[in-house]
Amino acid sequence: MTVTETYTVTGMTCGHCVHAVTEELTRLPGVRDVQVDLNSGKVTVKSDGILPIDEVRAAVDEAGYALA
Ligand SMILES: [Cu+2]
Repeated sequence: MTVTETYTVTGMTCGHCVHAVTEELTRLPGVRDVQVDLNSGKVTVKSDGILPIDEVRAAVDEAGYALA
């Protein structure tokens, strides 16, 4: 079952930020696709099954940003 979830990430300002967030989220087990909209801060993640929010938060934090 593929789950699509949208998160809001604060602090991203450029393509480098988008890349960093995408890379960290892609590392999470089960993640199939990550799409980041820089202007809105919306991050759409497709994954096999529901991702624990703590893991998503940790990945975004690792990239240097924060979940809204
Ligand atoms: Cu940046």
